[in-house]
Amino acid sequence: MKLGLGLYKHMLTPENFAFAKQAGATHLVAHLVDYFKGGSHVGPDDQPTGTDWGWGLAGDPDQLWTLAELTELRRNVEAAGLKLEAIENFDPAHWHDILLDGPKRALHIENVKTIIRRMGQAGIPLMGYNFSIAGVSGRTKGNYARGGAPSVGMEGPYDLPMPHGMVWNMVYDPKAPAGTIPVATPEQLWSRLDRFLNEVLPVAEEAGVRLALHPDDPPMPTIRSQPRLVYQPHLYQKVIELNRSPANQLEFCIGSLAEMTEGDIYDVVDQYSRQHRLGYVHLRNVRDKVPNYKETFIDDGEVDVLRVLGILKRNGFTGVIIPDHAPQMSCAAPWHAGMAYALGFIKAGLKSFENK
Ligand SMILES: [Mn+2]
Repeated sequence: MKLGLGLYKHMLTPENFAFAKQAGATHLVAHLVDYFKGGSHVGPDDQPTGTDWGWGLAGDPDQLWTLAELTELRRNVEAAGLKLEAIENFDPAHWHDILLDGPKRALHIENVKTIIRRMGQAGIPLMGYNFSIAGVSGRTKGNYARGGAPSVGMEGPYDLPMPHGMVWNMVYDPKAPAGTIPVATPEQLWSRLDRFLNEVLPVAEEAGVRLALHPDDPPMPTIRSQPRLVYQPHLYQKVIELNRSPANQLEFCIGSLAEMTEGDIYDVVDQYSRQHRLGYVHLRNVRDKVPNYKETFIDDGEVDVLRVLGILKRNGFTGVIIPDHAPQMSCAAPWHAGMAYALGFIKAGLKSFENK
């Protein structure tokens, strides 16, 4: 198993690459969508939560990530002595009508195929994604973690209908007409995922890229009145069985899985890691379940993270583990301190397997 760090788009700098290296990471996961553009956020580096209008504006619908910029990013990461393991999340501007089954769906499928082919050419092996209409929304911020550290959680359901021009908690069309989008049925959403996988996975296989699906965060049956796909652990199995392509993988988020109301987290980790379907792992800790869970420091929640690492090790997982989110620590660099703490903890867990 390998230690990695996830960096938001505006944090893809040589200084942060050096930070990751110094903390013992060997791999990076990069976000190329700028969640911090035009939104209201507590801090520039903390994970976004946003407002009823989401995190902010999506990217340019006519400008896909180019082969040159993907290659340059991979080279810059390697120049810092690290490997670029994955890109995390498509830009809503590039694929919103796949999620919404809208009029631009065919164009957006071509967009995704193009991005995956370019990733393969650029030597980036994994694409993490979240197939969700409402995306990561409905979370609150508070001094929930140990010592009053700011972290993220949920304080009840959030089913305010979504306005037109918005998907995946970002605005892709600021000029959209007033009103709210129709509510999809769970069957429609599963069918959209099925069609997407059937069309895109053959291209991913050919390109040498694997697609890794994140479970719903937060894992509620509905958010903003829209259905969710993977809001209980057993629904991940449905994703695997939908398409047996080896490129159909999971962005295995221990925190989101632990927030679900069903299942034992250790059985869940065992069930999926033994099927060798984990693209990469998001590791964090949490207290309580939806709709009232809170994110905690990695050693402080209800999950025995060291036991989770032991199960992954026993089942032969050899991929990358990143800390996912962490509470913000009281100092001049709250995000970095939180991440350094989580990285150190995971590093110690991995170290304990050596010579055993
Ligand atoms: Mn996650």
